[in-house]
Amino acid sequence: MELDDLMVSKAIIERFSQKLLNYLEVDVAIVGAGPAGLMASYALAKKGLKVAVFEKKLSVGGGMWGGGMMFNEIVVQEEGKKILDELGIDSQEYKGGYYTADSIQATTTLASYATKAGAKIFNLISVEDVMVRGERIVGLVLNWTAVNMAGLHIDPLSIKAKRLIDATGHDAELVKILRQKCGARLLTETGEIMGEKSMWADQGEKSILNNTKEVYPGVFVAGMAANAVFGDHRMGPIFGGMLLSGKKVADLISMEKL
Ligand code: 48H
Repeated sequence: MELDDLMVSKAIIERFSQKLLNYLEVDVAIVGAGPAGLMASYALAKKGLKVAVFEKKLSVGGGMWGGGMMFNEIVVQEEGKKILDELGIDSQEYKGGYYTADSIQATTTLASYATKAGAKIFNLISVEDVMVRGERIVGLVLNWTAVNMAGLHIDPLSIKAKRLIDATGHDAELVKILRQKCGARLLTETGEIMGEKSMWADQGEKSILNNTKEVYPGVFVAGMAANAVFGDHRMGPIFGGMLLSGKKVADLISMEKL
């Protein structure tokens, strides 16, 4: 068969356009494809929900590729290891209760499970705004990351979602937009973003599941964003909490009637 260059272009343009059109209205939109966002997308898609993940970078995986200070190994505790086992990610016990895994295998396997379960990941797209109607966020406003990087004056597009998850890590970007542009009072002690506290692995990991919850009607926080919003410690390169947080937010949302 002689390959037709135009056919290749047509295939890509038609298939991508169809994919985006199919995901303009979803059950759950997740902002950020780090470990928490990927885990949440996998668990939600597995339960049959229609899930779109928007990731501003070219690659998914957030901070998990780099392990700790570019030493590409991650550490998880006993609870986190159960998730690695469920996904078939190889891990080795280091010392009682501490397990390590290759961060590349962990990231690629998680991304593979999420996409094979049916979650659609849209990379290179930044969430730059939200749509609020009454007391609820009904959707996200999207633009190509390259447009923002180039400082081009190009208007965005939007999508609708019944539930949203801020899985943007330390910066809690979705919740920040909610505060800054909508003056939303959050379900935190102060009603505002409380801010991440300094490194303390034990406290950070212990608090993350408690902080993984709804922060505004229909909007949930997961992963590092949860501790940043609810004012708890960072935990360094231990990733069990991120995976467990992704799983928990999926459980919370799937218990609701969407
Ligand atoms: C689209 C966006 C936007 C946006 C950001 O940082 P992440 O890996 O987040 P988590 O919570 O899954 O994992 C945190 C972990 O990596 C970490 O940093 C830890 C454990 N730190 C502890 C410590 O002490 O330092 O992923 C977030 C993703 C990234 O890929 C961003 O590019 C993406 O979100 N993102 N995507 N639109 N506006 N903002």
